[in-house]
Amino acid sequence: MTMDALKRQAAARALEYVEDGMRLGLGTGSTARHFVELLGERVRDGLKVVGVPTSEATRADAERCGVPLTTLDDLDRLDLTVDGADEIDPDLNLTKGGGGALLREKIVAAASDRMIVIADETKWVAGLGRFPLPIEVIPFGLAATRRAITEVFAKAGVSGELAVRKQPDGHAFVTDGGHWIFDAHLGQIPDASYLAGLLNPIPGVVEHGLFIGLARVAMLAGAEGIRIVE
Ligand code: ABF
Repeated sequence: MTMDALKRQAAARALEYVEDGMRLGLGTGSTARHFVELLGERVRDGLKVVGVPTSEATRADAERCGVPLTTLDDLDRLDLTVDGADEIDPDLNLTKGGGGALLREKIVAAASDRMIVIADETKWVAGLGRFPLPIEVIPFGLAATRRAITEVFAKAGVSGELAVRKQPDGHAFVTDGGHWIFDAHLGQIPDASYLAGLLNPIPGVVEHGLFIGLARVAMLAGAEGIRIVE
């Protein structure tokens, strides 16, 4: 089975948790796109839901698939968010943001009663850090922000290159919010929760890709089928 087929299987399994009338957070990335497409099929069959997209790319996908959309300004809470991840650890802490949508993804996940992560088994790790940690930053004062991040890295017992994410044309990648991203090549993070707490208050850091305590369920698709971790 191809990787893409595995991702679609995980997405299909998450769809089983969707009920009529639900307010849904719609994730970003290739796995989440499968979920949006499958959800669109159910909507065409009469399912009534509304979705809040976590990126402009997902907004376009949802519109193409006929999934009705709304915003967090029009809803108090979401019932369920289904999103992908770059890494998932045994406590269901995540690294996200490889697709550049971490800020909206975290806002939407935090506004949801439940978050289901869908992925193929390659995303499962014993500890976070192998995937470069995305840190969304304000371009103004970048050198000062870089220094502050490097200082908290030392405090958290991690070190590694902080690279501004680039587009193929060599210009800085710009997020949907108009910010830049540092990708931090750390290798391993001994205490992801501690590091997250140190990064949050740095002026210039808008958000980071450590999702601590947000996911409640992971659906991991592998050759043996779907493994559900709760
Ligand atoms: C989003 O998409 C991200 O937070 C994560 O970076 C990425 C995962 O993408 P894919 O499903 O394509 O592996 O969920």
